[in-house]
Amino acid sequence: MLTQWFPGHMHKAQKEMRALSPKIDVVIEVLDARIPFSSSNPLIEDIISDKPVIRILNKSDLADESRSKQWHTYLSREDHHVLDAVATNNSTIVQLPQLCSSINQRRKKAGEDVNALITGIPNVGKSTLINSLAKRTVAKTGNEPAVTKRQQPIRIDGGLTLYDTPGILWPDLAHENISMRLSTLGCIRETVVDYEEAALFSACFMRNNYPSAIQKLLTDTDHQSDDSDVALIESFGRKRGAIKSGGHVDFERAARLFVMDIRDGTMGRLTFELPHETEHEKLEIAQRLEAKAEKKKRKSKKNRSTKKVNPGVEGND
Ligand SMILES: Nc1nc2c(ncn2[C@@H]2O[C@H](COP(=O)(O)OP(=O)(O)O)[C@@H](O)[C@H]2O)c(=O)[nH]1
Ligand SMILES: [Mg+2]
Repeated sequence: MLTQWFPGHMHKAQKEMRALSPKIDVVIEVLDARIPFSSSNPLIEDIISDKPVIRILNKSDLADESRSKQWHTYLSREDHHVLDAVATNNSTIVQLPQLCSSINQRRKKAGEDVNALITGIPNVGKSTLINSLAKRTVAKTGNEPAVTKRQQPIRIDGGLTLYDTPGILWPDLAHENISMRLSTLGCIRETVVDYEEAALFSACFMRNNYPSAIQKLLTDTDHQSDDSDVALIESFGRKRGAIKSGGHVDFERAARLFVMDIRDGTMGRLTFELPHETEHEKLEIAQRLEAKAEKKKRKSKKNRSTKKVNPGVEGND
């Protein structure tokens, strides 16, 4: 299971974003439309709480349309700005400069550019979005986290200047389901992704939510002895030729292929979370944090009382 391995990076991103903050009029938070909750980062709200935020549900071409509608409604509540987008396709984002200036009347009246910070965790499509808006390659893209290096602001037609996130805003792995979804969709460092765990998690999710996609995976000849997640990955592995010497399925390779097929949309359009489910996870996270804080408080109270009872404990024997 993944742990909270990112505090150093978080502090760095936090510091760099704070330094940039005074220049910024509007924040564009890019989310992966397949995991709008898991791909958001609570840090963003802490750092730039006073700015208007536009949320982009990117990679909407890979997401389940009916679930995207639910997310759009949920995220648009209280007049928040939400845009479904395919960053590789400029026509889905052409209205972005206009939207940015409409929520920044002060700059617009002064005839100045609106400054927007594009932010989001790795691999959600920030660089692709910047390139599409700029209509040229100004940011390096790649289907793995952390290819973005520090760069200059980019001027866009329509009175908009874009700033890319300085540093890397690693996601918050506050819940094991979040870690699994981020692993599956390639938003965390490749070296810490456990493909077998991610494939088993996704297989279970798909069997419960997208049974027809699972059905398509299985060949006619594949009579599974059981309908477990392990058997599903094995069956998929056989179909994809992930076989070791001796004719057994190479489970690790099968799991990796399974995850890759999900990432690039070969398994169909999938969305891994729904607003009401994530409300439940948010509650669990809050309860865990509360329990942790309580434990810490009890521990420090205990330490204080031990010191009081026996202040010279170190030199006693
Ligand atoms: N299918 C699809 N792929 C996208 C979209 N946006 C970005 N990508 C791909 O996702 C990968 C990561 O994009 P990138 O812009 O480097 O993400 P960043 O880490 O947030 O800057 C690249 O392979 C992009 O081509 C999209 O809307 N749809
Ligand atoms: Mg990038």
